[in-house]
Amino acid sequence: MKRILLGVIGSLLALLSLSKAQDMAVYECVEKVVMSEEIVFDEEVNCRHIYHEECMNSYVTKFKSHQRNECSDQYKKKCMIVYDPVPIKIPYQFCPKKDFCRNLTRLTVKEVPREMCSMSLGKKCEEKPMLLPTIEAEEKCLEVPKEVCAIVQSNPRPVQKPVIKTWCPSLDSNDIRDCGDVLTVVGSVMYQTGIHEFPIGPPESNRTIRMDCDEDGWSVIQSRGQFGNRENYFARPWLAFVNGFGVPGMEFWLGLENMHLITNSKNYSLKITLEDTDGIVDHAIYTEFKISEKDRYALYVNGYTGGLGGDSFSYHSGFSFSAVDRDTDAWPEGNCALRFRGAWWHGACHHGNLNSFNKNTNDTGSFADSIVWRDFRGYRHSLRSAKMAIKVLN
Ligand SMILES: [Ca+2]
Repeated sequence: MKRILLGVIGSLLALLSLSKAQDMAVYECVEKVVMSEEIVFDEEVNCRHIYHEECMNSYVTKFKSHQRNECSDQYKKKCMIVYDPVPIKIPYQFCPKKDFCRNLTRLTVKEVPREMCSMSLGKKCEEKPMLLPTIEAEEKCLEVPKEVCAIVQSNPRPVQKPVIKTWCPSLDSNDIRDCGDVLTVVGSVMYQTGIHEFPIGPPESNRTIRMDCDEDGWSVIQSRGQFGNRENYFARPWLAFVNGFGVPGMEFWLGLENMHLITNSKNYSLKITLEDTDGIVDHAIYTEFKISEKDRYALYVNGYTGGLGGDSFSYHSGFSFSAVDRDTDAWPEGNCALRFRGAWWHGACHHGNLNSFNKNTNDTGSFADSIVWRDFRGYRHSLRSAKMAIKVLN
């Protein structure tokens, strides 16, 4: 019984890992050659000599004068005179009668001097000068020359270089909702550019969208450029702008409903990149971008961080999306989308009109009714290309 149960669990695990492998197979690691823009410079090497001080310690022996007490043993002789009593006989004459005398002797004591000496041990000390050695540290410093070279860069210019990028998505396919999610770190930061398919909306809807992924994980939601389309390629009714149209990587509109779904799932920032007819490219980033409520698809944009000569977009924040067949703008006398030939979040009417006619000229001969951006090249310069891309704010 136990063996059967283990067998069943094993089969289930095998099935699970198989389905996981199939999920991931779509996103397995690939190596791609992509063109990467690098800035190269003319480089000149400038060298000069500088001096710096290097110090080290050496030790020298010095002698100091010192008084030392030196002692030696010394014997001392001490003498004194003592008197010893010595008996001596003293002769005398005893004469009891006249003319009769006898010689006699008489004993007496005489003191005889004698010298008595003794030796005693003592010390004799005296101070003697002497030299004591001492070791002293001595710092010696030298000026050491050194050559310092710097590379001076000038004449910066962009060049396109092919690089091999390895891209390995590690996310579950259900978590991959925009280009930022296919941004994967392998060694250094890698990304996969190009067109990708992403699920959108609730999983049960099985709906997907295709978006062009720019470098650094930007998802392109709108793009204009020179791809052989007619100049009024974007002149379409309201419903087309709701659902989206065009070809990712070429002229493309993701659709208001898709923009609404994506930008309400997370906090997105917006990057607007414009190129004029001389090929000069610039961009502006807005830290907050949301297509808010359904139906009217009002724009919320905020946090302009510079670029494109000024902020030509914040003016439109809060306005609904207007199209030629749906006037929700703030111009009572007419329809901005019709008048300026572009569906947009018109107020009364616009500071930029990226969905308008594609004329690709710096002198349109008409006012504000082509791909224009007030602060970048003004209202009469129909830009060569324009792009709106979004990315989750970090
Ligand atoms: Ca109006």
